[in-house]
Amino acid sequence: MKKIFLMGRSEAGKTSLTQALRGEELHYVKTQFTMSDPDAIDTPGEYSESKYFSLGLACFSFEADVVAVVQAADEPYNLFGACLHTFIERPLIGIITKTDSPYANVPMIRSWMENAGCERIFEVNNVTREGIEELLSYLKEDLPPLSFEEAKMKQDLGIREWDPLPLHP
Ligand SMILES: Nc1nc2c(ncn2[C@@H]2O[C@H](COP(=O)(O)OP(=O)(O)OP(=O)(O)O)[C@@H](O)[C@H]2O)c(=O)[nH]1
Ligand SMILES: [Mg+2]
Repeated sequence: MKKIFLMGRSEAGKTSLTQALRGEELHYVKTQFTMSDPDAIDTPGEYSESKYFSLGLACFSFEADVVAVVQAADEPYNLFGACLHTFIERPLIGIITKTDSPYANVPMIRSWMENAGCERIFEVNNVTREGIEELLSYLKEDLPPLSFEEAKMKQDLGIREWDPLPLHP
């Protein structure tokens, strides 16, 4: 199971997503500090909303196998810049929550996530659990183990740890 790191504004639905992934009933708990369990790291929305706290995101993301930008389908503006993936040393994915919102604009949120460099984008409704199974099966696929030599070779070639090695000519 990949350990997922969740970042996104307050009320985006990060904690609800962790509950939906665990198969629990949704119960509102304001995230007051970074919470780490074996499968997920949940952060307070304020870390993504303030440049003073955002360093906390960078530190904790190294503990995860995959980093997720979580944005509700009805968010009015984007907090994340273009090409975010270039300074995150983990695969970056996007998760669009609240797809049931009457104000949902999924194509707009998708374009923000594509701009940020998300390699996969999932759409979920934490209340009905729509889309949760698809995200779970992605998380259940473990990343292939990497030996020290392979890691060094990839570093020398300037490619990311999780990218396949180029084919020999
Ligand atoms: N309709 C709908 N409501 C949702 C969905 N996901 C979360 N919510 C609701 O949105 C509110 C905020 O959800 P949280 O999961 O606490 O949001 P958060 O991103 O963890 O917020 P912080 O802890 O403040 O960073 C709660 O009342 C949830 O019940 C969803 O997919 N659909
Ligand atoms: Mg929370």
